Amino acid sequence: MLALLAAVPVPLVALGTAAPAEAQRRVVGGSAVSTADHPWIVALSSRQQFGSGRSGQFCGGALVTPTKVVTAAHCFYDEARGRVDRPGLKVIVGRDDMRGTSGREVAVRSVWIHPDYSFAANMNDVAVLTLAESQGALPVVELVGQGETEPYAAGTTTQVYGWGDTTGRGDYSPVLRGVSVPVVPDQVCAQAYPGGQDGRFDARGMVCAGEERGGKDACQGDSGGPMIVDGRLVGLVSWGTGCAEAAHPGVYTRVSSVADAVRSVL
Ligand code: 4AZ
Repeated sequence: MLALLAAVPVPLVALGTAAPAEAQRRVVGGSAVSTADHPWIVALSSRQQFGSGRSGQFCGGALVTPTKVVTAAHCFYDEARGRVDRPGLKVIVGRDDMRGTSGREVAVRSVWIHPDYSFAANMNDVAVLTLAESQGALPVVELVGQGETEPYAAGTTTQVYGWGDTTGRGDYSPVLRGVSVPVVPDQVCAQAYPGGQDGRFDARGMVCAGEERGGKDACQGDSGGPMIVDGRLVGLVSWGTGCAEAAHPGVYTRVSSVADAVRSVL
């Protein structure tokens, strides 16, 4: 899947301005997959902000009820302005290839950001979108339970999906891709991200995944997209240093830490 740049720990959405730093690790070794097999995977779109070439896609998300999409809070923030509007925000369902028009673009009625979301600390990086029209015909994905730990055991195989950068050079994928990455032990991730330049990992609200030697990862544009274990939503693409680099696993929102808060708005 995707992958992008910057040796900075900032969580970014698909910025459009790719500034490939030194981190060019090639993608992130995933492969094309279809929304036909994962109909609850959605794209967030703002054609006005990001252009129509790729349907305005800038983040991913997951349908958890016929009217609610779970994604990352940081999809609605930027470095310069903090909380930002995404003009003409839509949720796109049933479209594998963002160059096309299959599926549907659904209007968003409201955006809920976790009340304790911290852009600076990347904590509680979760948002819930309410759709203007119910997607009653589509399957939804089940959320992991509050406080569950088993899906986060080190070495657990997860699947991560998105339309993000595949090379670390701003090459956003036109098609949905998926990759399998193992959960990294919390202590290892804490060493990878001790704070400062590389950001701080906090296991209370985050989980890391990736191969020790890198090569598979989520990246810019994948933000908010689902991390799945045993068919349940356990993580959301959140942040990391570069993409697919050895010793810098991807960091995901630990959905079990925000599941009750999310459920309270479903
Ligand atoms: C981002 O900028 C981003 N490699 C997402 C995921 C990762 C890095 C950056 C993880 O949205």
